[in-house]
Amino acid sequence: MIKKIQISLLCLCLLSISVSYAQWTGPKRKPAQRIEVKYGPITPKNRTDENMERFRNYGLGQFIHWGLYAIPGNEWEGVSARGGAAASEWIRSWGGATAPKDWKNTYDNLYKQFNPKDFDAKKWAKQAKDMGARYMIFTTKHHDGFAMWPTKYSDYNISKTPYKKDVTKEIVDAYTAEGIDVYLYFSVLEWNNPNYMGAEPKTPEEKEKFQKFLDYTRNQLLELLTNYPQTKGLWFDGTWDKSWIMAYEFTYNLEKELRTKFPGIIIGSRFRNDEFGKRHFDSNGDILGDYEQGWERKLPAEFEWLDGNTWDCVMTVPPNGWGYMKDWSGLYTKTSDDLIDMLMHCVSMNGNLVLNFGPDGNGKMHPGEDILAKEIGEWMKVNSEAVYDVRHAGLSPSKLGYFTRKENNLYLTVFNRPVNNIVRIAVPKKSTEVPKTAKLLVDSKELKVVHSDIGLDLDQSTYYDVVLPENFNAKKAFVIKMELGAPKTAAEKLMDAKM
Ligand code: H79
Repeated sequence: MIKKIQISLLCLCLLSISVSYAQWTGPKRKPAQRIEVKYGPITPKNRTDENMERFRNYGLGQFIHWGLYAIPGNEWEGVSARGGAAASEWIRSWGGATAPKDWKNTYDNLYKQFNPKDFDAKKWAKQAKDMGARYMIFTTKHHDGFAMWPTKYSDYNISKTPYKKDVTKEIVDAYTAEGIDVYLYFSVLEWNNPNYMGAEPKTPEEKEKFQKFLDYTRNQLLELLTNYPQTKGLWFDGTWDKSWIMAYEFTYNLEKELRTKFPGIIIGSRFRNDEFGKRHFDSNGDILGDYEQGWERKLPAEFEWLDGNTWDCVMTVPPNGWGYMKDWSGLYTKTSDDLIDMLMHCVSMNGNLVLNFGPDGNGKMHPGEDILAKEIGEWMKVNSEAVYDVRHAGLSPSKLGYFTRKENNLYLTVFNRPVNNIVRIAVPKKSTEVPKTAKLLVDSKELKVVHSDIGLDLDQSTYYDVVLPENFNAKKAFVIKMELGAPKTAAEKLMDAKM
């Protein structure tokens, strides 16, 4: 009997875990009845100002995880941390049999060695530009609490390293000069800050201590946005602990303050929660912040799941691991084909793909990342028209690839080429816009478009066939650009038939 209860309790537990994740892997649940929420959204769900439109148009972004964790690169003295730490940037929490002795202390002193002799922000920015990134997100402070800028509010910062210089400033300046918008990643949670606690502060002493941490967080955020006025927005992380969740009044006011002092700033949904502890989305299911930050290493299967929100997907090259990982062997690392597929998946659903890079302790990208940047860049040079400034096309998903749309242009990025070279596009029968002309972005040659009304009973669609030249060779996904126009009238079709 006791055993049975234990088992069912375990099941309940597992169930509640899966339920708490469910919002990212299915349609957004909305409460049957709206309730009063005092600390709900501050900005409207769909800001239409220039900054927000710019965000929606980026298509491709670059994430950079760079901090003290770049020095070990997921290993220490020849011993791998794989399996002992959650990810390379989590190496400070390395535990179990393989963890080095006194490891946390070793890690906390790594700043004394941070001296990236090959760091050249202009080189990074140039590489990102050549890859086709239109925005970038830089880790100003990860969970270890080490600030990559010379903050006045903690000694644990870049100015105390042998490198001394302000890495964040170099990055903000270099990327801005390349025309790439800069966003700052900021972890609220800190592993070794004596004023931080994960649990809800209860005693007066704890409350006083955590209030110091909150004030410090506010100071750092104001400092970052003041020091680097080119910053377009913030990408928050480490906001899941109870202490932060219970500080909803403080975080609400802080969001208001940031928006008042830095008009136009873009803040993600991971920053805060409502008074009922609902994160990302409040108790009514309304988004908190300007874009949904839930798509970390995951993709929505259906457009409807996004509920019309602006969003980005941040993606690693290895399965997990954002900071430098010296050894990629034995891991599946995503290919440029995988990543281009994910990019088109995102943009076809109105999202941006942000590809992560984890430079090493000397400031060099991983050689594998250099290759990916080059391959993606080469593809983007030909095909970026299908990526930039586009929107969801509103057509049923195609088995052949992804649709995107800009004005009266429809793009189909083909990943699965039909064996008969006929690319069939399904269009609702009632549609007032249908493909009229088609060409490949790679060579601009006109392709034949044939209306194939195959006449399936009860079918809501009619079909347009784009015929690919048999001698057309493609080693990667390719884009067909179609111009949309009015369908032929019945009279015109009759004329065609008589000719
Ligand atoms: O910086 C990279 C990662 O180090 C960081 N986000 C990316 C961009 C990251 N930190 N943690 N995680 C990702 C995953 C964290 C998962 C958990 Fe939890 C935190 C499991 C338990 C606490 C959040 C809250 C998810 C479940 C409950």
